[in-house]
Amino acid sequence: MSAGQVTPEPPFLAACRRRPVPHTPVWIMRQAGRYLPEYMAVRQKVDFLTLTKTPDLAAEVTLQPIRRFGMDAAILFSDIMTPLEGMGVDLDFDPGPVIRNPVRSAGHVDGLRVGDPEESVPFVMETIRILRRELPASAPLIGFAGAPFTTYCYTVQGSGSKTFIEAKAFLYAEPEAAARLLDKIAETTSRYLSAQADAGAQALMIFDSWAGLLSPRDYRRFALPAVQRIIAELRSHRLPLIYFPNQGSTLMASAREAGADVIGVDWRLPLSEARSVLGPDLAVQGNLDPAALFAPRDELARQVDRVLAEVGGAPGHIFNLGHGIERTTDPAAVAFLVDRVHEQTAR
Ligand code: 1CP
Repeated sequence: MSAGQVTPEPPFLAACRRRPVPHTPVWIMRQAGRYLPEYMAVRQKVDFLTLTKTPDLAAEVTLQPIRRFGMDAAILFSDIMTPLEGMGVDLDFDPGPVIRNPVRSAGHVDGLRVGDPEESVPFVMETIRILRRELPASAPLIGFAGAPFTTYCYTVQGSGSKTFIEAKAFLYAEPEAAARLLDKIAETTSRYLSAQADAGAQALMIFDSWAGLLSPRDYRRFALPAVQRIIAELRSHRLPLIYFPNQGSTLMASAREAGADVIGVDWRLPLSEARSVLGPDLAVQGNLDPAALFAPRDELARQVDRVLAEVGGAPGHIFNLGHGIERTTDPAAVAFLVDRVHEQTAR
């Protein structure tokens, strides 16, 4: 490329690296999904598991919110449980993950394999290659995985839960077997994210949706080391790495040590407070309450502006919700949100 024709870095990637941006980039956790009629039209034809395993369809639903709203990043359509099948875990969805034979013993842990992504989930890498051809340069592609502790929760509990009591009981009753399971999941996840990077993902995000079930002490014992290990192994790819410890208000000082470039913050903690704990060397992503999308437009605008004011124009902010979008959200509210962030931050 000759001088003067250098393509500007997309705002999302610039913000991950705490560089100046023409506007604050925005995307939404779970931006592809059941609140979109065009997603439901695809889901009428195929079940969720088939959708994740059919690259053309997975790429199509990834593109849907980009086309409709013009977000600043796309996220691969898949699920945090997808790589677990390669470990020998028997996975189904109804609508959340269901494991018929949850892992509850040391013997079961030792019988699991470390998954090889090229062998067990090649459709994910094929989806990424299709998306890199079809996405506009303004919407970089985020690859993702669950954090080992969160994936462990579903693997031991066998389904979603408010408390994941079986999963927590196994930590305390069989700490060594639990540690071996977390290790195998971490190794599988590291290889899985590395394969996504090789296939063309431009940033990687690790979802620790259930980190907030742990006390800071247990978080440091059971959850953080596995995340640190994955992040250290992914560094050679030179991509921005995002870590989201959901319900992590009491865990921020520890999450800072994960080694990520960006920390996702849920809506319970003001971004100004998160930044004062995380320090100036980390970017933040978040953190509008997903319920704000149900408010009248003037209240939604006030809440968007409040999130922006907490950052105060400092570099290194990616606007997002504080957790996934609710299924009954009106898509028109999402359009309003994306436009509002762009208008309020245009520089
Ligand atoms: O029936 C359907 O259409 C399935 C609903 C659905 C969808 C759209 C599930 C089942 N997974 C997904 C896609 C998905 N899951 C994406 C890609 C879409 C996007 O973001 O645009 C991502 C990033 C995920 C990640 C995911 N899955 C997380 C982490 C994020 C979070 O929200 O905390 C978790 C915890 C899951 C588990 C899961 N998968 C599906 C459901 C309904 C759940 C939650 C289960 C529970 O209640 O615990």
